[in-house]
Amino acid sequence: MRIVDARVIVTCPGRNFVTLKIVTDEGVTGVGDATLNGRELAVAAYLTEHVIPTLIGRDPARIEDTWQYLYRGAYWRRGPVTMSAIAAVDTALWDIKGKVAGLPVYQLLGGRSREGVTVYGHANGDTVDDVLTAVASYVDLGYRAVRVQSGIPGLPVTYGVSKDKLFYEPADAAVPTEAAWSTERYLSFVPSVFARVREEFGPTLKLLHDVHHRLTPIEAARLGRGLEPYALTWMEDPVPAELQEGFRLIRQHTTTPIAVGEVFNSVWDCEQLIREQLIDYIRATVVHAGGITHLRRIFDLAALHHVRSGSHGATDLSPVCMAAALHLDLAIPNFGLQEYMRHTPATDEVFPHGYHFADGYLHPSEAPGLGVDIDEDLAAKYPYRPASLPVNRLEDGTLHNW
Ligand code: EZ4
Ligand code: CO
Repeated sequence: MRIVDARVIVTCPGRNFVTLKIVTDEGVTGVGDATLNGRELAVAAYLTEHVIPTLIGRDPARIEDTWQYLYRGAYWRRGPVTMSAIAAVDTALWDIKGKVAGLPVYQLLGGRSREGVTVYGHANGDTVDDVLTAVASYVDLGYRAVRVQSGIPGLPVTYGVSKDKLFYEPADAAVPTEAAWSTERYLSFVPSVFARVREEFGPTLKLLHDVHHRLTPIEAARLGRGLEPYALTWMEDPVPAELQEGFRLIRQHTTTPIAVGEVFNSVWDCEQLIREQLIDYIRATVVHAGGITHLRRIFDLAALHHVRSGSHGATDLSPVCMAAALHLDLAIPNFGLQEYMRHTPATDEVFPHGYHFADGYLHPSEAPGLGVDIDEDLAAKYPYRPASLPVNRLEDGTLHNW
């Protein structure tokens, strides 16, 4: 079997998605997600200009060799654009391999290690009462885990707190919007939100909170301590993670578990974090971390060091990425949690898929391959619209972490 065609499909059914479709001489096709929020066309050009010409004529069965060829062959290793492009190829090749074998991809990865993939939803609101209502609606839907984000008194907007309930779109304008941040207001308020949520929902609901890289290590240590009475499942992205050793400081001060990695693209972004057991959950994803092949490698390293998976699954990761993530989540021994923000009906229509939610779990499709496709005619009806993630400033105007 040979690859005879590959094309990049950019579509915007409510938000932008970049998808690679690989076609073989025997008519079998595979899809891979290549969406990089706010930088979509960079990955599309990387694929079209630099990757696709090298794919034509290759044997699609050689997944590992193709991965190494694209990683080593580029000379310029790593980085989100490169690794998202490699991820798209890798994901599409796993899809093809599954279809050729007549098996869902999780069977090729070693088979099922659990009955379903536990997912968490996003409960958020401007006030604590709104937050409690949002948590209740997720509990009613059957969720076993909920991420809780609240507006902060004195701050007009807070990243991660949206007006939509099941969908949430932080990339809101072609040129980034700007928001103000106050660490003092944030740190003094957040523990009180979790006190109310625990009081209302009891001890067994898994609760999570995303700090969105807004703190320094010692500030994060204080927040972790303040949240200890509420037994969070994780505190996410407490600090930017370029300095991996920075997490030691947080670790020394708190037993609140730590999750990080949604912006990571390689095992080298987290090897110290994992090796020194500085984190509890690694949140790297199929689309941004080199595909199923490389993410599996990260999760295997994590398994040696008591670190579990907790993959990013916001709406900017397409249903193709979600499908791939679920096959991996089902198969690995050290799965922790999977983020699941629902896509809009328009997105679901463009990407017909067989995975489904039931009783707090997602279940991958049993169809051969990934069990997801893209309707190219429908995709063509939604042209690309530039959209960027917002920028964050302290109250005095200083550019801050996001
Ligand atoms: O900010 O997906 O945990 N989820 C998140 C997301 C991310 C966006 C970035 O593209 O933090 O909302
Ligand atoms: Co996050």
